[in-house]
Amino acid sequence: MEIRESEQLFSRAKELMPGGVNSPVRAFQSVGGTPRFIHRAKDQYLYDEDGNAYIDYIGSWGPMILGHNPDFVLDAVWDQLQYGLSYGAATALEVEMAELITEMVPYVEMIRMVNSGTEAVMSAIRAARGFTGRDKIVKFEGCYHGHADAMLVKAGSGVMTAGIPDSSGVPRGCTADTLSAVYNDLDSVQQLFEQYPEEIACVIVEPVAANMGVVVPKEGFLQGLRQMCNKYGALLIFDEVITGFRLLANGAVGYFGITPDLVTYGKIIGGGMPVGAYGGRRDIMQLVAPLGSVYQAGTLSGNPVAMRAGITQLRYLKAHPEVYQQVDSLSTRLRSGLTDIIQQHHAACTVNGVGSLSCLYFTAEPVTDYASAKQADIAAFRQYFHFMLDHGSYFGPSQFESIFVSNAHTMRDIEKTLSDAEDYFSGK
Ligand code: KE4
Repeated sequence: MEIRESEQLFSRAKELMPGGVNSPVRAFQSVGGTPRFIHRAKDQYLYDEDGNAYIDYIGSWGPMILGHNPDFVLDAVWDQLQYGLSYGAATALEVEMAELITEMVPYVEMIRMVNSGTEAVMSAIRAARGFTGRDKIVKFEGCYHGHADAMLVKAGSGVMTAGIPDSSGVPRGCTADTLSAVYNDLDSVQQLFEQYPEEIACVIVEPVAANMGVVVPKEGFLQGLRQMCNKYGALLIFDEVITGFRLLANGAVGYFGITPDLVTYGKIIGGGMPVGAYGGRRDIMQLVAPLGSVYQAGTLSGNPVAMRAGITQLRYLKAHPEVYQQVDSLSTRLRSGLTDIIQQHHAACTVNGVGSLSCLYFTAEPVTDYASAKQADIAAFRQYFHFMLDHGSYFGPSQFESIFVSNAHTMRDIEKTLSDAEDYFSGK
């Protein structure tokens, strides 16, 4: 596969941007080799600067549930551009977005738009601390909630990929109140509540942990968190930046039937544009400025072009629930096909997943938390990743990311990917 353009761009990029990228996981650090510099994308395909085409299983890390550049989203963005790019003033589009999200997820009574998942989480944590008057927060090892200081404790995604347990440059004071628990282990949470019965403002959790690969909550885990938060007067925050509007139109709340106090969104709600949001109970959100004392602001929050893209994508998802059956059935086929292949070849691998989120781990042991995810053989993943990339399937360049499927993918794409995986594991 000819990748000269990407190679030349990468050498220029590395002189000017840390690692040559604007987000670490894109740098291919844990898999080695040259990141593909993407020229364009359409539907389920990415096309790099050398003209190579790939079936895209990254989907911009989640936003592209309808595939790249659906015509109706593109048309809406083109149309919106004629009215201006940004005003720094209230718009009807923000009202429409807020009405749409609160219709689709009824327990969200009030919402605030921001520009990224990191901002959404940072702000939701601040609202929880402001509402409860408590400082401590509980997160789970291997979960990733963006790069705000307080969240960079045993985080997943790029932090886990880089093998740095925590980030440097974060003063001890910023993480002193961040308590870590073990995903799928309610006892580890109970211990923290018993140690700090009146100090924990919130428990924040990815309802499906999609930043240490894909770890599905065990039966009763989310319910147990809900009950513990009720008992100790802490708030439950679902970080649905990935699962929101992906597991179902009403996300993990609809899928698992557990209602948090606050929720964070990103990715899908922007339709590919930079958008995040946090919201939930009105009595909590009313504390947010300018109504209340919890300050949070943003120059480009509720940007009209981003709102138009996000509204258009969400409206389509609301009107076409069949999208969820489609992405789920494609992903189920991918997972069952991979499972058959690794069993047939006695490969030391495990397949996890739910809905349209999947992960092929290079460990034979079950993966239920950070510790078991970390057992994966990164060198083995690296070999597989490059074989599949060279054969036209572009997975996330890290063992600890999800495989994302869109409704632009076809069963033919899945079968092609499985055929290449079969060739890989049979040593062709
Ligand atoms: P952003 O600030 O990157 O928009 O969102 C942070 C975030 C918050 N919460 C969850 C559950 C997330 O998955 C993320 C970001 N996801 C990663 C992908 N695993 C972003 C990819 C990247 O860092 O480049």
